[in-house]
Amino acid sequence: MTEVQLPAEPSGLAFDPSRSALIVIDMQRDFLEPGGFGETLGNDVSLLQAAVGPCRKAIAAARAAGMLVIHTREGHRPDLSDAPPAKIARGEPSKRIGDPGPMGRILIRGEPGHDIVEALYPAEGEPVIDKPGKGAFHQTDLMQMLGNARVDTLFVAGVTTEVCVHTTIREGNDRGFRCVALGDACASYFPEFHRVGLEMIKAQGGIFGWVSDADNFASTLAEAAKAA
Ligand code: C5J
Repeated sequence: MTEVQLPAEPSGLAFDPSRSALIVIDMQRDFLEPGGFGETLGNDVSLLQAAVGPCRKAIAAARAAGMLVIHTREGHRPDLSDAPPAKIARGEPSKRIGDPGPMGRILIRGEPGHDIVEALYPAEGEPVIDKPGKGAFHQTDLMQMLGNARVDTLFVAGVTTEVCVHTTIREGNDRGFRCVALGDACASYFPEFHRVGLEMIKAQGGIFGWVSDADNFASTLAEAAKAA
């Protein structure tokens, strides 16, 4: 397929949809719904709802374009053998990773809270990557998957902007991918961190990526389909 031009900051970006992937980071009940990991840390989880509509739009556009859509989930094995003790012990949460909560054990694979929110549920066949860390490349097979699909450009959506989205974009950039945050399809418990997190990506001529949004992503792909 030919390249299409995405409006983005700090500059527009030409990309080939057939060599691109949309990665939706950690849109899990544990982060977005009351009673999960995010709330145990003292956060107002309702703030993350802002990203759900734009994520839906971006996912629908990517699916319609035949683009690879990958979902991630942060979480740990039930025996916690992959959870660093420093991560479990950190801070003063109301419940720690592995403790029982209203959506099952906090941040544990297989528990209801670990699952992706219904509005953004993966379609049949879409890869779901379970990651123990903040970045989607750390201790996962994401790099292999992207290499097999000959992907060179990553569109990144999800939560939270300054933690798992940022870490994934930084990891992807260092591995040679062109990484684009879809800003309105990302969210944070801290609106200021969200704003500044996006600024950081695109500062200095795009020091580790680009920033665009779900509307521009969707309309660029729709125009490409019309022209094809
Ligand atoms: C956090 C994430 N914030 N998905 N995880 O612990 O950003």
